[in-house]
Amino acid sequence: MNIFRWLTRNSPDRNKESRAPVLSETGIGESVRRLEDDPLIRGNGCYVDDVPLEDPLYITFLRSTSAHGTLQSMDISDALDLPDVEGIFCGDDVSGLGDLAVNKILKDMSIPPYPVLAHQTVDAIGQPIAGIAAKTAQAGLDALDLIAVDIDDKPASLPFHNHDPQKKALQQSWRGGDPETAFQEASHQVSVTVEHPRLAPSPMENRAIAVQYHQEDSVTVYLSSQTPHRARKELSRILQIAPEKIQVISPDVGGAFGMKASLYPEEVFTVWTAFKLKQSVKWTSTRNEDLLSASHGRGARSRASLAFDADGTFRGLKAEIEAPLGHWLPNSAAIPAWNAARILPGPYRINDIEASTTGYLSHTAPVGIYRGAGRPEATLLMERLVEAAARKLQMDPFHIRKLNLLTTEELPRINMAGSTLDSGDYPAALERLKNSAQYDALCQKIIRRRQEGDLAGLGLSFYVEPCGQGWESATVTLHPNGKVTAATGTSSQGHGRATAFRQILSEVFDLPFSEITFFQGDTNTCPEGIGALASRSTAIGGSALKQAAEQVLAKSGGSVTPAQDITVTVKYENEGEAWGYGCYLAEISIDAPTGKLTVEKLTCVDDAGTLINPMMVEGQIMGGVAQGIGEALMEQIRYDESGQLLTGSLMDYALPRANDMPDLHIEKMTTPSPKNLLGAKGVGEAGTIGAPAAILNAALDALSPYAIETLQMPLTSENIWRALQNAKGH
Ligand code: SMO
Repeated sequence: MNIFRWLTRNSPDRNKESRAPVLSETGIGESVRRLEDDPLIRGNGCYVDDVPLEDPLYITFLRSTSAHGTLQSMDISDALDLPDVEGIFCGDDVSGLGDLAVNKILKDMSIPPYPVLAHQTVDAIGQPIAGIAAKTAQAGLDALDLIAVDIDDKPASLPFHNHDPQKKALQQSWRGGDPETAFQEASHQVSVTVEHPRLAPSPMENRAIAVQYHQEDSVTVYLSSQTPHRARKELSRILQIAPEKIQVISPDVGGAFGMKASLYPEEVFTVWTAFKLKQSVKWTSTRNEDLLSASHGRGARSRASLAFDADGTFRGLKAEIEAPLGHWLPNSAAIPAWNAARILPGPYRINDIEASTTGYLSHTAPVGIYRGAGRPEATLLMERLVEAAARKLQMDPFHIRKLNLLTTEELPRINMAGSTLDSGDYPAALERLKNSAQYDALCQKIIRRRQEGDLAGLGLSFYVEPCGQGWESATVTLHPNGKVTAATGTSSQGHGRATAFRQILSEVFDLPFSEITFFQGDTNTCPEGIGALASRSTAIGGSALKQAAEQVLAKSGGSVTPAQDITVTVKYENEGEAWGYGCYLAEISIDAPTGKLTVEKLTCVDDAGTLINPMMVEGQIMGGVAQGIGEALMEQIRYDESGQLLTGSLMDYALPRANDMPDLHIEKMTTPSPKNLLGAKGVGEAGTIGAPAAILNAALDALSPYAIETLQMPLTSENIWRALQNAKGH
């Protein structure tokens, strides 16, 4: 499919044509099949690399093979002589460009320069040093071989290895109550250290950008992005070109997971080249380039202590989070460090608390948000502590949680960082999980299995998921023929926005989908917006759409066939964050001779407030669980001591596959959020938050006969086998 069909494929006719069977119920709460899927599963999608440009130039990057060093010299003359090479640019050519805006969510932040191409120094393996524009992609690769670069290597500063204290880029501390006294008075305490593997978000579609250059010196930028409006704003600011000259369109996006929320140096360079050479250009990243230079997630190391009484009542919490950063900061680089701390103590009743978060720059790829973005870190830390406390007191894991979970009467509650947990029934979710997993019978089963010599275990986790602050906008028009045209400022990264948002419109106007035309992901046809991130687009973007639709209906006096077009644009701001939450129980077993861990069953209870489309909510939970299992069991970006990337391909970086998925039982609860018009809460990140903590707790439970108290993810066969050998040796 070409882009013109993508732009029009939301037309009523096409919907009819692509949708079978026709469903009579299309409003809020219906499991409507995704309109998006028919073209996507038939290979008729239009991703950025499919966008047809007229005679584009292909961009190829020469990348640093050194993690840190001084750029001594570069000779591009032989490469420039190649017939199909139109231009080669280096750091000098782009050193005058502006910097990327970084969200300064933390109190103390110092932002390093944003390098479009390395200039004087290189600061990470894979950093672009030169950009080649050639008539064919092959010519660009040929040119790479002819460029001679001389880099004077220097030692690399790596996360947790040889931190350079000069490179502290962010820091903040919080305090609530009197933690010192709480720790003195409490009869018990436990401490844990948890480490998150550094992860590559790995959407199926790598980064991609295609820039159509227009005669009047403007561009249409097709960008695989979850934030098209932000991309336009940043391109305009960095390139110092008026925003009117830049249209950004995000067509079909093949996943993003936080990795496509900020603008990359490669993308800025590609648009700069289009203006410089007055020609259309494109760049499509390879998997290797994405692993090298797209943003990574997680990688934090946290230490915490929990003080508690002999009856299991939690008294105080002290936590320190250290978050790794790369050599430049994407827009949301501080968000994981912020969330990892400000969410504490999660769903639990602890008043006396102190927490700090720190981030250091290092000579590695940038680190940014990845599905969950600090929520898995906060959850894993709390759940490891809670489990350790239960073990110390020999208390049942459900019981100790129930004792300390906030009750409905205690919500809303403002936590130590000033965040407000809005609503929910945490104890009810826990009870529901206990019943639906048939916990008592399961415990008996585990005891039997252990008697038979199996290493089997159960692990519990309870998570909360704050899902986004601020505003989104929407434009809705009702036409005299009874049809509706709507546009959202948020966008889709492949998660069914066009279906869910039509459901909201269908509900308000009582119209079938065939009467609704919907636009997203285009800065020209859609109002300003933030984007598809932080599990926020349904709660906030959906509320904006509902508000605009209701205002249109009010203006027409309730008629869906007004005398003339009625259009309303709203900028909707929610009244605070909606917090999804849930609890997961994992049943696992370990093969003692090899250390291989199998997740046999995962039971999930999630409350995402009002569900627009329950089937898509389940899909989000499944996808999140898959990525959570990836983190728990196998994924890890690794650098050697010189800063060389050891996991530069999917042969070295292990992603979960279908047969790694456990028997998954998903139950849903609904407590509508009072903070937005729909009552919706985020669920996009739920599985990545809940699954790792449940699996790690289950692994430690299975290994409890060996008195193994600490294990770090990923729980590969090797890591577990080594832990078993150590334990047996003692
Ligand atoms: S990690 Mo997300 O796309 O805010």
